[in-house]
Amino acid sequence: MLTALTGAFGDRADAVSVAGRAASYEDLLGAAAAVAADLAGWGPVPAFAVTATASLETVAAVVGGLLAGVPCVPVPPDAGPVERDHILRDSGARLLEVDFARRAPAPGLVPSAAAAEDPALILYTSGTTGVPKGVVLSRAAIVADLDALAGAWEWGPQDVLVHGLPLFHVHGLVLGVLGALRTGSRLLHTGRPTPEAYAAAAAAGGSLFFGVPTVWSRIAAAPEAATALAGARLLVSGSAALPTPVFRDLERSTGHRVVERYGMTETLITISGRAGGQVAPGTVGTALEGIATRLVTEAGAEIGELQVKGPTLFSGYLGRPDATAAAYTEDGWFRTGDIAAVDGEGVHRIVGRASTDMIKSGGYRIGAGEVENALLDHPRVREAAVVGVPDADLGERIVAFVVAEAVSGGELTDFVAARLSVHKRPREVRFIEAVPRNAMGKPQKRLLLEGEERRRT
Ligand code: MCA
Ligand code: AMP
Repeated sequence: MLTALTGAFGDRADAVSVAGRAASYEDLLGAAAAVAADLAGWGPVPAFAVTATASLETVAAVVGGLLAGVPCVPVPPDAGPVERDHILRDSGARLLEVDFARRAPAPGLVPSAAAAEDPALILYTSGTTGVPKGVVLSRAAIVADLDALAGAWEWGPQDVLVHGLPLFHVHGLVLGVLGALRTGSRLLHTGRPTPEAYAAAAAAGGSLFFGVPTVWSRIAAAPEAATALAGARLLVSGSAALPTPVFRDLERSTGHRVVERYGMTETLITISGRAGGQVAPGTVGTALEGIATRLVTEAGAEIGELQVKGPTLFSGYLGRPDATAAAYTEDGWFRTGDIAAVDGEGVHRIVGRASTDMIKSGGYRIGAGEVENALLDHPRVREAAVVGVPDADLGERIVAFVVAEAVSGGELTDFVAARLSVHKRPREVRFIEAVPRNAMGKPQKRLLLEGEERRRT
């Protein structure tokens, strides 16, 4: 997975730079070897955790875990105590402090006795209800995905990869860090994914740019920054649907047709447009090499649930065989929960999600249930129903409908932001008399969403 660290593509002082600090592959390997030595000193542990700030320390931790053969659990740095405690308790991971200045002699890159099927990363991600689950990703799944993407995007050592995404999810960490180390492209992580930072990275030679749709729409709205990306080789969007107007605006200002790709934490990236291929707005391309997809449609319908199979799939939810089994069909296909259409050429279009309880805001996946539970922990909240409402900047924004007295919306927003990650906070809180429910007592969120629809029109 770490081909670049073998010296196969040479080395340079700024081979990996994160939030303004640069390191050579040799420095990174030395710091990672120190991490691996620490982990070896701990004796057997199920996993280790790192507070995954956008930093060289996080990169060294993840590489060190791979060298030692101990799975890494990246914890969102802004996770409040409820989310953080859950992740640490559920994974059994011990927290590791990294000092990037500490170097150990690298033992060479035939590390640990880890096998391809052993876990490399455990990423926590929200379901529709309850607490986040640990998604176990094997070394083999990650390598299969990175190699398929390298093929699709003609991604290699000639590239300079640019992004400013968080280092605790697949997009920023697997594609954005391990992808650079696999393909040998230099990594320029901008700290934050702002239009100005992407423009500056383009001026510094960036060739391959990753962003979530919110990042691309902010760049499209900043024409000077967008123009600076004209010299890039490839712009890639993912984690949520890229709105067609943003695609068109970027085509006008950068001359590029942004390539979209689709995936999930559980499956890694499975579908993508190709470098040099036909790219149509609103489509996410064709299945990657080694991946099979199918739609399960009602008789006569052209859209249906997207199901996938292939070597990039996760090993299961940590300690949750029931949930893992439920994620698959009887004949072994993974149910994505996304609704899609496929044309005669195999080009996929994602048209929505089966559940209103899975929200995508700023490219982050947020389970309504987790936010509802956080709200219900507030002593003044009696009922809570959380939905995602269309938002020009975030794709969807979290709106909480609550039954509560003597508390303000701002207080409830802060309450959630302090307990969970900041991006899981409701952007709006609406006070209602009662949550509409059906005869079974199940919240009728469609009614709340229809109310939202009427407010906007
Ligand atoms: C505001 N803030 C608050 C509060 N209100 N903090 C605490 N309590 C409050 N009540 C402040 C925070 O301190 C923080 O400040 C800032 O708000 C965060 O702003 P926010 O509105 O949350 O976000 P943003 O800065 O506007 O960020 C937009 C973004 C971000 C950069 C696009 O959403 C993002 O990084 N998204 C990427 C998500 C991602 O990587 N998803 C990939 C999933 P301060 O700024 O000072 O810290 S992997 C995946 O989906 C797959 C596999 C795939 O297909 O890729
Ligand atoms: P996560 O586990 O955070 O990776 O979220 C996965 C979900 O993100 C998928 O199930 C989709 O709903 C959504 N998603 C990812 N990429 C795209 C895309 N290009 N277009 C539309 N939705 C996407």
